[in-house]
Amino acid sequence: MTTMLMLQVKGISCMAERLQNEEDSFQTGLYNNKSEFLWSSTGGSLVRQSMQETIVTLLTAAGRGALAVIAVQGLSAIVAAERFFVPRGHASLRDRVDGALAYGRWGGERGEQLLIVRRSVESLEIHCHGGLAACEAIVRDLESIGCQRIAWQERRSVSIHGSSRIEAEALHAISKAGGIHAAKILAWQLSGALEKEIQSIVALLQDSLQVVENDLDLVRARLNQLLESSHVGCRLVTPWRIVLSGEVNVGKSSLMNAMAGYSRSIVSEQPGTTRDLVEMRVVFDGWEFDVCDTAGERLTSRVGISSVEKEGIERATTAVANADLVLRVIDSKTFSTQEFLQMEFASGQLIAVSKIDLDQEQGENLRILQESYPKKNSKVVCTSATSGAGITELIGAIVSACVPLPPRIGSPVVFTNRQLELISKAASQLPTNVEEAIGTLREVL
Ligand SMILES: Nc1nc2c(ncn2[C@@H]2O[C@H](COP(=O)(O)OP(=O)(O)OP(=O)(O)O)[C@@H](O)[C@H]2O)c(=O)[nH]1
Ligand SMILES: [Mg+2]
Repeated sequence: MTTMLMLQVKGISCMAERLQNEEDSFQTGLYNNKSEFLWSSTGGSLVRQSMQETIVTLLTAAGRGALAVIAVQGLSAIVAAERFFVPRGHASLRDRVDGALAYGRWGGERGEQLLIVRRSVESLEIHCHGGLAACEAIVRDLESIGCQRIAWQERRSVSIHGSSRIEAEALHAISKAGGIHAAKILAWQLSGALEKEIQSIVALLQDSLQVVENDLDLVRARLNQLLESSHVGCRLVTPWRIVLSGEVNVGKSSLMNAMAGYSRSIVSEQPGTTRDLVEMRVVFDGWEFDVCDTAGERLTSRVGISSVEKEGIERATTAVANADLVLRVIDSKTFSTQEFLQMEFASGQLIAVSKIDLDQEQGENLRILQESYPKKNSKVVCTSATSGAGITELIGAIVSACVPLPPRIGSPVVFTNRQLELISKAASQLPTNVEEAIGTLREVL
């Protein structure tokens, strides 16, 4: 059984924890109002001062690296490390300033030599030998006194003392972000862009509670803008899914390889070469995408079609149905202008005319036709996987189709489904239930 007490004495916070264990123990720690550690005292034989809230994470990759870094974070970070750390010289960790390095040994005078960086009163980094056994021993020591071991990916999702939910979500998302834009946008949210916007909307709503004549339209416009931002925000960790589709042998796999810059998918002159879905994760212009090559379309009722090819075509159909963007590939050599004119264009469809190196004239014809197609909100790009013509343009078209309006620098962006659901709920509670909307928005923070 754990009891935790927080006391406020003349601007000084006193945190005390009582643990029921084999031996009853009691320890207090004093922090000033800036959370700086002042003093700690043990009133029993076993100390577990809020250890469970102190997390230990191995930040470096497993392996025999020269150095490893272990982060210790939480109210008891210093108390925990001091149980094992014997500094060289007299100054203990708690007496050092933030940012100071402390050299010493772990586990006594004959223990492993290491370096501790005191980041703050709640955060330390232990720099030790990179071997797995050395790191494991340190992490286990800290676990043995109650600290919680958390994998580096999970560490991001834990709301560390004092940080908001959005901040914890941003840290978690940053550890998974693949492209530079995703990392930047999430860093803005980590710095408080979304949090400030929501706080400002809440303040506006609170004002509107007092002033009878209120301007809720402005609030709704700002909420709608946030909801809009989720189109990009919610894809920062789960990339857009682009599916290449088209008839057999039109050059889908070749285009996939040309965009990848390496031979990801098998190419051959044999129609029906690709059978299964072939996927790759790529970064185009700083944005991350999952691109999927599929089996070429042909009649599944055709005599002699194998069950494997049939299954491949069914998988392709499902992939197309679940795609964020379908890249329809048509062969300039075999696709007639007539067929092109009769083709059904889905709204926002992206069409790649392939192999223009083989038929310049037809490529040109389709290019001229293409000029009339933007009216249908679709885009046609002439390409050659062999010569590389149009590949950069094709990549640019994919990026523009998925991210037509990238967020402005430093702007608030909704980036998790939890945030999206709560903000949508708040928007639906307006204009009638202003107080409920305030409550819902506070839940986001
Ligand atoms: N000259 C030329 N040939 C190409 C080009 N793109 C593809 N090809 C050739 O067209 C044939 C089919 O290419 P693939 O990329 O395998 O076509 P696919 O659409 O993936 O075919 P399936 O997997 O069978 O549906 C191969 O012989 C390629 O070398 C191109 O841009 N120019
Ligand atoms: Mg193929």
